[in-house]
Amino acid sequence: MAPLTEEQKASIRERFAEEDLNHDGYITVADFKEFLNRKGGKFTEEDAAGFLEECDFAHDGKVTLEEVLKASE
Ligand SMILES: [Ca+2]
Repeated sequence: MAPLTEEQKASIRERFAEEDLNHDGYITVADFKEFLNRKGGKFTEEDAAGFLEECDFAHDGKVTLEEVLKASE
């Protein structure tokens, strides 16, 4: 697929920063579940894990910005 434009990368970076609630550079299941529920949802850890799995290329339960960028290409 086409490489991302700088604009697309910037917006992905912004979103990543929002989802990485404790700002440690990874989105974990705990971060993502909390992020989803802050928006008024009622998501379980399993739900959050399911979403994250799509981006978690290393299968270590942590999603990095690089993985999100890769998943978005
Ligand atoms: Ca985090």
